[in-house]
Amino acid sequence: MTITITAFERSPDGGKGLARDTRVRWALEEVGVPYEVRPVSFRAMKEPAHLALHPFGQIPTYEEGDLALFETGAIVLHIAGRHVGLLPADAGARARAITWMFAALSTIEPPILELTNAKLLERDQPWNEKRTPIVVDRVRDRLKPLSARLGDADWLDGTFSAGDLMMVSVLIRLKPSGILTEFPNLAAYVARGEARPAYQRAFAAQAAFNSGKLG
Ligand code: GTB
Repeated sequence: MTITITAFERSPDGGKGLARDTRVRWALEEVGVPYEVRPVSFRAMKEPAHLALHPFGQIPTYEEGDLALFETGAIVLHIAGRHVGLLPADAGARARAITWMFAALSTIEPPILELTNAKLLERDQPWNEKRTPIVVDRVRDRLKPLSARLGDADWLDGTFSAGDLMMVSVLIRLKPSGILTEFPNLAAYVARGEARPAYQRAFAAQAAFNSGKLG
């Protein structure tokens, strides 16, 4: 059955892989399932046809036959549950991998998004200069225990899983800030994720898409 995801018609990052379709592409590449991508303009995102797929008018969405999903956590979990390669067979290890997915999305990602907002959307606010260091510290407060838990390991819980895919995807947003360099093991962890052939394929596909080379 054909899988179709949606992505920005032209991502504001110009193809740096920061938009969230990249993590869905990565998951599909890891499990070796082909997919198609439907571009959506900012205007179309808020129109009824897309709102029927995504109540908040965002990308990415995921369609597979009659099934339509939104939220990258749900989409990646769905992909990981249907195909071999992203979740361990052992029930305990599987539950721990899913726990790391939730940790990435609900504990690590929120302060990172706050930082992105502080740097991009709230840059001209009179209070921004005072607030940004507070937000940076909130990010550090989350990275410290994550770095301690990862230690010298390659991945968060044994072999690479959907938990690592989501955590690396979330941490990638920090690269321009320089904060990752304060945590060399996390910087190396992100680099390991980005070096995976499946990530490379996903990145190249979104870059080509954003440069208009692929439909
Ligand atoms: N919780 C949702 C999920 O995980 O699926 C969040 C989805 C989301 O934020 N989608 C964004 C979107 O559609 C695109 S990824 N925004 C349009 C809107 O809300 O109207 C966020 C994003 C956008 C742009 C960059 N960039 O250019 O660097 C990076 C990330």
